[in-house]
Amino acid sequence: MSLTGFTRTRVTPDHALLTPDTFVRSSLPGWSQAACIVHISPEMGARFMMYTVEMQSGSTGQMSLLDIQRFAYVLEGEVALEVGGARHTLWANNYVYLPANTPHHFAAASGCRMVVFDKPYQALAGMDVPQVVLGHEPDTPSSPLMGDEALQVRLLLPDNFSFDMAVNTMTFAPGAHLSLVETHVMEHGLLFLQGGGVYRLGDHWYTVQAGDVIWMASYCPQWFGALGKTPSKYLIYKDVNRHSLELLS
Ligand code: UGY
Ligand code: MN
Repeated sequence: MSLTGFTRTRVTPDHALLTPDTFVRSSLPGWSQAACIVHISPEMGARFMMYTVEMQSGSTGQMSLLDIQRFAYVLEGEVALEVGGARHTLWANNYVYLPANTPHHFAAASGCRMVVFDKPYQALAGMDVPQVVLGHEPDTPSSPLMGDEALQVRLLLPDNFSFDMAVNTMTFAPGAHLSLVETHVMEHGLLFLQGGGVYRLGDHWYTVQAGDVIWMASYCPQWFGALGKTPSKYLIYKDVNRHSLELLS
């Protein structure tokens, strides 16, 4: 309960910091008996949706829209997934990429939390569409960002032109920071998984910590420095691999 009306949440035209004290639960088509916290959406100015789904025994989920691809990452608990005639069980740090127009069905037998990214798929002429990808984040190889061993990146999706979205984790050793104030055409949706520090977004510097969500619009200047004595880690979405002028045609 907020007795003071204070929150770290900020929403601006080119970025948003959304902290758990301000999360509001609602329903989304396709998700049954599940609470959805929509963090990032076109209403905000984004070209994708990012939301947390809180499931319990009896909760289910499927895709109710055409041409929308989905990436789901399990944060807590366990969920069953049926796709392509196969049944999988996903636990914490398991993730799945579901190409557009791929029928699938999530079902929870107990409590489960997932973060989901839904994005319209933009096909590329002459390029095969992506296949389903299943993975476990800790088993994905990591590599230093721009040679900095203190900042490790894991690419959760294949790095090729059939994909128009990327989802990565970035792990910062205490004191590590982005080497530049990045300013780029890609937009981001980010969930802080552990630790915290200071995030520069536009001309503002924010303290951030595990559980926080950030939206960065295209060209929003961005920088992060990790504080504390344990590593900081976030999950980060971006749109990739497409020519902007194709979007206008
Ligand atoms: O991939 C990225 O653009 C990433 N380095 N951005 C970020 O961490 N804000
Ligand atoms: Mn970036």
